[in-house]
Amino acid sequence: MDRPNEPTFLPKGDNSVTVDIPSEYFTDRYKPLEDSLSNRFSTDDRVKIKKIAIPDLSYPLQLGRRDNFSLFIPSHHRMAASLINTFMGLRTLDDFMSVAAYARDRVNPYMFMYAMSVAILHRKDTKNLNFPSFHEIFPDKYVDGELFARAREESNVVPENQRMPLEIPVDYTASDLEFEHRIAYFREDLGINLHHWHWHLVYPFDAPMDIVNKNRRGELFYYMHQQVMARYNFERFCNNLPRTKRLLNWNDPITEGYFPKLDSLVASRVWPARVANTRLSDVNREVDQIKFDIQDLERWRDRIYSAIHSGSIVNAQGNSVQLTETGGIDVLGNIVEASILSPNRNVYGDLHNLGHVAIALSHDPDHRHLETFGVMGDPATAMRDPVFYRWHAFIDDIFMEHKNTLPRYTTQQLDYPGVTVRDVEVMPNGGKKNVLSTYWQQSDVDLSRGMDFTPRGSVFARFTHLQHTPFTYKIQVNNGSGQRMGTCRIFLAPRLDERGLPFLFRDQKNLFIELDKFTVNLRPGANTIERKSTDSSVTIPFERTFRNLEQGRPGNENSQTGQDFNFCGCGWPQHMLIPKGARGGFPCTLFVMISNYQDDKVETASGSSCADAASYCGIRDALYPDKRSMGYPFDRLPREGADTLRSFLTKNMFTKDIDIEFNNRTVRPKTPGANAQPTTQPK
Ligand code: CUO
Repeated sequence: MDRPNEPTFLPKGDNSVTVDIPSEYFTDRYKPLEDSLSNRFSTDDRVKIKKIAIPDLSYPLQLGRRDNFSLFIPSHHRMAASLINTFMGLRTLDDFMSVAAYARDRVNPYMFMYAMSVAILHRKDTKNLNFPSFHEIFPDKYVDGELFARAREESNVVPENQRMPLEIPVDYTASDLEFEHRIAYFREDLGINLHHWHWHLVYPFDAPMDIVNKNRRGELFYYMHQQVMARYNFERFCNNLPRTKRLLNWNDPITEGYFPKLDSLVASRVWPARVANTRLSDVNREVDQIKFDIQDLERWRDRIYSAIHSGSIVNAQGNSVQLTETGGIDVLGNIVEASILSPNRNVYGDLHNLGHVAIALSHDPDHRHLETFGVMGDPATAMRDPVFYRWHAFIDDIFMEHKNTLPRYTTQQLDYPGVTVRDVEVMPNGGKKNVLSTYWQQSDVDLSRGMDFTPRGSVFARFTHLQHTPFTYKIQVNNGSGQRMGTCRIFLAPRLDERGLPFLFRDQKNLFIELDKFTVNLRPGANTIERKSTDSSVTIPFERTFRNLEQGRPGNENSQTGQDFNFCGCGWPQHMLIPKGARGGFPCTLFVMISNYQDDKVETASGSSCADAASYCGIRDALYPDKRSMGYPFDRLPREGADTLRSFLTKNMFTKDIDIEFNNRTVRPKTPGANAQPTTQPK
């Protein structure tokens, strides 16, 4: 998967292997040179590719090798789905390798890597295979484009052991004249963008049915993106910005502009920018086989809202199907996204995906300038753009509209009789009680796997990202009955709204970000529960975001098992678990609840892997591990009379005022590539 533009037969690097491909697999350009190329590049370590009859790839080959690939454009995702289908259908691992080697030199590299990744994740014989993280193969989707010229210079001139990390300035996409730039560190965070890419890799909306049809995937589409919005709004408050405004009037100019400054190494183009006040237009681009009007989006939106208000949808057979209390959100998620599980695409269309496309093509909707799509067209880059959040605030509002029609949780559905949470505190390692501490950290990422036709050896890019001191929750619980189990749910929200005034609970509940969820055993009487922030059920470990595949190899002290590198790439990055806070302390409310495990538990396949970021990503090959509606207990309107958080609380819940204190200092790696997870408060 390294160096996506280089031909397959080229050896990878220092410890490289030569891929011996059958001569029929050479592309036309290289066929006449076959003998000299094989000798020039071969190494002793060889992987032999078996020659087989190649299945028909003419459909995925319709996308040009140098074109950009968008998962949201229907013709593109259909081609990708067909390629995935081909990969999944190959009987043996040898056959899979063979077709992959053939396709790699011909198919569009982005589409190839996407389809390969989905196939490797889901084929039984490759599930535990290591593959490099997407930012290593396509660093151009994550790194300031300006860096690559410097990286080439560094790798051509400087010997590997003397190369310096190339620092990416914090303010490379905009200046402080743009208010939205205050939270660029969130939007452009490597780990957040990787999480989003991985989420969509694990939950594709168009692929063979057995891959798409995962337990509660429509509901998880809603919940994961709802949490992204809550986290973004929380982060906005920390930076004196108000909540995101929904993108509602699609004929009005879009206030926010965005200039990504990413260069595509594959398409050899810069990613197009969107100037402030761009308007959406009807899209008609023959090149992408795509044609739809803004009015189509409006019709789909209106039909979805009217389905929500009537409490039922119409399926493809014309029958009315109820949006049930627990299952309705899952159906709605698939309709809105839309995935191939949508029960009626003729009526409800493809609202969310084509919204991404309309925005991504707003600078050239009819292809008159021969431009490709902007960052909103790709899940690997979409979260960089401020308009992503305006679009998803609208999408989230649709789901909220449905949630608001549901019966409100009764006290009985919230309480766990006999269980009383008496206190909670957070203790940062080496810090002050109930004050979380954040600061900047720099980490290095190796670009060399993604840099084609350059000398081998590592070239590091140095990122600046938010970090927090790890901490421990200490929860005091009284259990007035015998031994039993509970689910501990921990959330955090800003204490005051953007005006500095107390919230109405119905607004504040939407800003609660999930920090953790885990099962607890309660003894009769007093219990003290301790839990580390690094064990969070929403995050993947720091090392998994800023990893280097070599470090993951067995024998290395940072070794992880192969499974960590694929499905397990999904998960909110640990370094972004806690919002930035503010200097002098940002006031927050920590919420803890212990619910009755009997009402939460799900029969999960034992030994399921990749369970450590289950809250936003689910568990591989298993049911979603919590039977409650995702977002419980904040997903529905509060019961009559519960106007404030305090009045919402039952005995098994507890809240604590805590602060997040931001320190404006930067911790750097000691040597290039030596990224370190913090263990205590840095001095
Ligand atoms: Cu994840 Cu709009 O769905 O990007």
